[in-house]
Amino acid sequence: IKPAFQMWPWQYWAEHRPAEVAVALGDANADAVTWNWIEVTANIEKYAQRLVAQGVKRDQLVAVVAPNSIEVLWLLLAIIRVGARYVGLNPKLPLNALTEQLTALNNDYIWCDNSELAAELAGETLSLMPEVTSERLIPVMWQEHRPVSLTLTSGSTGLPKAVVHNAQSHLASARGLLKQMTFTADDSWLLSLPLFHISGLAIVWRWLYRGASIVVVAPELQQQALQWVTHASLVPTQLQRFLNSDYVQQHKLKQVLLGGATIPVSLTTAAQQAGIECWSGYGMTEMASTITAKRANSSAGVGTVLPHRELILRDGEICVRGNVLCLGYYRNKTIFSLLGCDDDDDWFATKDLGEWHDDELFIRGRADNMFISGGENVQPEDIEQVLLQHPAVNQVIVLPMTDQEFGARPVAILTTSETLDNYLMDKLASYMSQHVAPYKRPIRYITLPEKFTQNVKISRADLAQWLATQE
Ligand code: 4YB
Repeated sequence: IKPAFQMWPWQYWAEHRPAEVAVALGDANADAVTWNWIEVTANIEKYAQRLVAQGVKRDQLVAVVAPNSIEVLWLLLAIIRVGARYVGLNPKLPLNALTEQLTALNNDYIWCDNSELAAELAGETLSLMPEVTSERLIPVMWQEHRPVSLTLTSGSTGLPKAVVHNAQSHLASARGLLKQMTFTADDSWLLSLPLFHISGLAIVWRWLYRGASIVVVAPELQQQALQWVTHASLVPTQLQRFLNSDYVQQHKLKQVLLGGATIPVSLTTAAQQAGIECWSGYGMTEMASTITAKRANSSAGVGTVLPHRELILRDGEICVRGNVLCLGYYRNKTIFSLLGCDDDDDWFATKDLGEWHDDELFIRGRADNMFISGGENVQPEDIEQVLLQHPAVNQVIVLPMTDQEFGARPVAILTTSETLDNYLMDKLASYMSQHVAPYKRPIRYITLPEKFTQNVKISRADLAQWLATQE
């Protein structure tokens, strides 16, 4: 595909849309500080100078441990500008997990907005406000093929993998999605997901690709800020919370992109009734976010394959490739291919199970979540999808629990719209007995603790550990 830009994207927009608002920082009074494309370009240069003054060089790795903020956005762009690589880490992780991840990354620099945490994390810390005595020429040109970001993604076991992308694949991702969704230069996309997750980074690249505006707010203003934008990316629980809030009464949202987990049809239907057009997507870090998408409708599928991606099923497993595929996984300062040993096979096997129905893809779950109960194969996501159709169920994860007789049996851990008392548990049990075979009926219903719903997605591994302490 032809390159999207011949120069830094912000520089391109500074030439073509110089005075248009590019970045807006919203506050609690719904006032916004804004930067146009000329100012954005100048700001990135300023932050890049500060990085250079502290020794940051091309191909080095800068780790950022912070929640979303305008500083993190400037930093991300400045890191790219100096030819270095950005990696974001979840600041809410416990210290030992952060230390473990940083050790594996072997990063050159770290930036952390919390000085106490910064002091505990080993490594050379960066300041965003150093004295810059003499401005230097930064001899790095825009090159689409230069690696720009590492994105951590957790599998079911072990340390998260660091997925390396160049600008080309991020932009191909944006370009393909925006062939389907309408996002014009006059629209605004809320930075509604973290910049340490692919869903947050993808917002930045759609904004850069289109020359539109991006809206940044403090995490506690996220719900309110959905009133101020035309576009947002949300995981299903974020949309559910917005629909339950008063803010939904007044909004100007044109389109909301959903993804990251099973998207209940009841949720998109309710959003539609509140005047929000939803898009259901299926994506993953390795593919720079969305792979398939559609305008939400009455089917629970995730639509068709977007441009610049390819997808096939092999024995039910989803395999993908295309311009959006990452360069590989980063370990020991080296990028390793994520493909198997067969050189002729350039498909990436995702471990997601899928089915085609009428040219639409349906996600059945992850192969590695499957367990065996009394000789029957149980795919937890099958059970989750049935439970999600019950009006009282908002969110549910099904996990195996060890059982003397059956080896393992399903347990449902859930959030509900009414109290999960014996009465509701009986109702759920009788609902399940009408809808699924006996071996698929959860033997217990447990309320999902708040702490698991704070992240982009619920970690099944963390939840299983917690469940083991609940006997
Ligand atoms: C799904 C799934 C689905 C992923 N049904 N399982 O920009 C976007 O596309 C976006 C917008 C809003 C919210 C999230 C996104 C994302 O990027 C999500 C990408 C993501 O979750 N990446 S991940 O690497 O953290 O996890 C990927 C895995 O998540 C997949 O391999 C699937 O197992 C699961 N998943 N979308 C059911 N619609």
